Amino acid sequence: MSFTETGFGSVPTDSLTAVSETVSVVLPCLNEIASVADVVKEAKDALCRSGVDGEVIVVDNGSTDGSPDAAASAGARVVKERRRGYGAAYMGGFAAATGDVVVMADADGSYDFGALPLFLERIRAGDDLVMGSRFRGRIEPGAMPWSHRHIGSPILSGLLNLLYRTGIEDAHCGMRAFRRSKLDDMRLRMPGMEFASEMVVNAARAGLRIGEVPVNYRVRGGTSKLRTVPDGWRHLRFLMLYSPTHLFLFPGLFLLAVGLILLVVLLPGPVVVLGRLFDIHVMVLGALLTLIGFQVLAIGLYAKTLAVTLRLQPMDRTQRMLRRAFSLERGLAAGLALFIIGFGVDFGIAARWVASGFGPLNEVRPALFALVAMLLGMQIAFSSFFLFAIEIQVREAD
Ligand SMILES: Nc1nc2c(ncn2[C@@H]2O[C@H](COP(=O)(O)OP(=O)(O)O)[C@@H](O)[C@H]2O)c(=O)[nH]1
Ligand SMILES: [Mg+2]
Repeated sequence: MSFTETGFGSVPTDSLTAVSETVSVVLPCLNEIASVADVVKEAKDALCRSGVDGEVIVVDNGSTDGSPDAAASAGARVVKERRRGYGAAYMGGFAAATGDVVVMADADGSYDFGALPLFLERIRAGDDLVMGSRFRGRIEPGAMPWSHRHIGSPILSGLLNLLYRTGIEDAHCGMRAFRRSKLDDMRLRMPGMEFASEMVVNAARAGLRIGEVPVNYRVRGGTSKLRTVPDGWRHLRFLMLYSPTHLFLFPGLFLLAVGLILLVVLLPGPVVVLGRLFDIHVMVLGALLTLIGFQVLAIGLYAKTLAVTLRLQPMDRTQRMLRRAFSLERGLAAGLALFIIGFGVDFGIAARWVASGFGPLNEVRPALFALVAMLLGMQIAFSSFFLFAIEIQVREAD
């Protein structure tokens, strides 16, 4: 489809020749009859005023209020997406877009298209993705619920920046622009509202140049489709899922370290700290933490290795270190050694029991230590086989 077919014949030809890129405005729309037509018109006006050739795409996947017809009457190209959800709608819209630059915004009238020239300016200056920042613009009273402004957004943006170091101020702003040639680099897959986080995280991971421009945020028409708790959870879930280091490796290492310290310190006998007696029950806790810690750590190592194999993540420092340190034979040797130590300790206990003529036995500490050593040994050995199996794929993929 050529751009002149989409209803932009009125764009002055001198400005068309002055600016070479074409723009697709993509608007996901779910039951936005109160605003969608006005938003389409506002977007078209903004394109006209910016002197760029473009199209406005409205993506529908389940409206029941006649929004698609209203959008089409206002001059939008309506795209139907089979899969439900905000992210799915965008993915459908991006696939249909033909412009060099894609501009994203809500169909609810909340984003001020007066910011369009700022987005295009940043793209022309070399940014691959330009995020709107409502905090740098004006937020109309009542436009953003208090709980989103002061609880949800700071927590989710803070976590996103802590884990992925994007440095983006308003990571959930719905008005964005990107070069369509960079779409594949962002590997977008999330069907729901967490798509907004995915785009920022993946763009940062792919090393895209990300800019931010102020955008005004107005009170939306109609009702919000964002369900605070389930959608907040979808964002959180996504943020955790995409960072095996923070979800598995750090917690696993921490639990393992605390567990091992308790086990080893309490092995010889009870310990008094600050006047309190720490005895066998705390040692049982140490055993528990050690085993949980190792399992979580092992899952983290699988996840990281798999992420690299499937090319979801570039090879990072941890992965390189692991690769240098790990071999199947080393893993098996360590696992076997630990198992033998545990077995030896248990054998000693059994021998003493036999020697005492099967008398009373009180060797719970070493028995617990032996149990953990043998279990860990087995887990290390089998985990090494599994890790090796995944690692082979990484080597093949290189
Ligand atoms: N097609 C489609 N659009 C959606 C869906 N969920 C939300 N939207 C649209 O995505 C935009 C953002 O949703 P909105 O309710 O405004 O969320 P908020 O801006 O975070 O309050 C709006 O234009 C919605 O109509 C969906 O499942 N399908
Ligand atoms: Mg909105």
